[in-house]
Amino acid sequence: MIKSIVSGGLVLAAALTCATQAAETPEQSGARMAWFNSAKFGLFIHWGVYSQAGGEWKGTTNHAEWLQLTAKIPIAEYTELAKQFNPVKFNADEWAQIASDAGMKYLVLTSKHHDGFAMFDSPSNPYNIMKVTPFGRDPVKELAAACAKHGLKFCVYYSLGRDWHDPDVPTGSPGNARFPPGSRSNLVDYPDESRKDFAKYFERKVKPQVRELLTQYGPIGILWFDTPEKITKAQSAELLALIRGLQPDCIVNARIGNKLGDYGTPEQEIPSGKSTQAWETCMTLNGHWGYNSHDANWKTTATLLRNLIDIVSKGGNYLLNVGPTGAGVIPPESVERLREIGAWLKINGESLYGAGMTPFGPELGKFDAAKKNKKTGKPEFVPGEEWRCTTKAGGLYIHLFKWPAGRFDVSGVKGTVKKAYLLADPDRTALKVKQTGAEVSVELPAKAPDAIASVLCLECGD
Ligand code: FHN
Repeated sequence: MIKSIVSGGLVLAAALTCATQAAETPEQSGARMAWFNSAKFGLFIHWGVYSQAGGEWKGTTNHAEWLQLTAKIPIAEYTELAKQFNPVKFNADEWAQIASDAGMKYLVLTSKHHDGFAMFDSPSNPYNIMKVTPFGRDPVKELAAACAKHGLKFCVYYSLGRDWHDPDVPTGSPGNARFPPGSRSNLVDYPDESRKDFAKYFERKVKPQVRELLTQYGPIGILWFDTPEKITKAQSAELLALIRGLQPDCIVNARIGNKLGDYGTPEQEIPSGKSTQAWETCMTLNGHWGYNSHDANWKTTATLLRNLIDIVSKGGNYLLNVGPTGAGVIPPESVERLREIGAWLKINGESLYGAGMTPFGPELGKFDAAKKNKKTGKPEFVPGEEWRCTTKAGGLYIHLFKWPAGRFDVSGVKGTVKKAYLLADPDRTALKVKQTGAEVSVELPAKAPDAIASVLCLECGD
């Protein structure tokens, strides 16, 4: 089942990309984005001090990476938890191998989440894994090396506008009922929002740590900012200039704030429409970003794989998340799903990596007036569940989620179908094609080559 949203997220992508290119040529931004637009699939890793709790705290069990806030833990007590952090089972090479075996091309690690704890050696701020914990190793350094060895782009997540360790990080806005002032702040240690000065935090912590991340660990594929909150337009622009100055090839996502950045980041949802502007859906495998030992609500491999195909057919990337344990182990349920996706990509990856979006559209789904969205009252978007299409060099890759009886029919095909075959067929045996103008019909064998998605290739010419 594919869950889509109205394509609001893609409007953001269009606005921000223009802002980014204002200071550079389309060729420059295009060159930077080339690997990202071809990669399609990445691993998100939410891992930190909070992972040790496994979602539990004093009898409650629905916590994860927000543990410090949701359990209202004072900094002094949370620091005691940090002092115990000793992930002796962490093996960067294993994590990179899992990502590579899954067919992923990049990896994004939480270098500092909202708790303000740096998972890297940060000379500018002692609240970090090297200074506070008995672990004494730098996971960012080890993962950067492992990614280089496995041919993955190494990327880092950085919480920009939420930091529950620093006294100068206000959140929320007056008049915003959903997110009033202080709604995502540390009010346990710093109760007075009016005394907080983001500019001080920006100078004292954000800029020095971003500089450290971009000068201590080699090439960084993406600086994946999160929750820009109160950052001003001038600060977003200053931060982007800092990054571009240190590593011009480093991609920056939209969450640097103020319509800057290289691509949009719809979260836990897939836009309903396609877009020529770069975008990436980030999503959990179960219901939590950080590790929660009680959360067994794992998405099926079929859902995850069809999400990936749906996203690529709309021009996007899929950033799929794992939450390793406090000991440094990626849950086996996560590894199993990633491995199954990787097995499919080993056979059918040609239809996704470097592929363009569908030339059609109706197959994506439609707004159903009979199904009103409970929040907005507007017609609900119902995703199509039959097939998706990607393109490459004039050819079409039809991803069949439901295996048609006898033949596959499609209209609106540009050019002439020269050959049709199943991508999973090593002999690429030609299938019988009938074409009248733009109407194409392909005879199919009785049995689908894959239970989740079978790829029918249509080689087209003039
Ligand atoms: O609050 C965070 C959350 O913990 C998680 O990191 C996600 C991932 O994109 N970002 C924020 C929620 O939008």
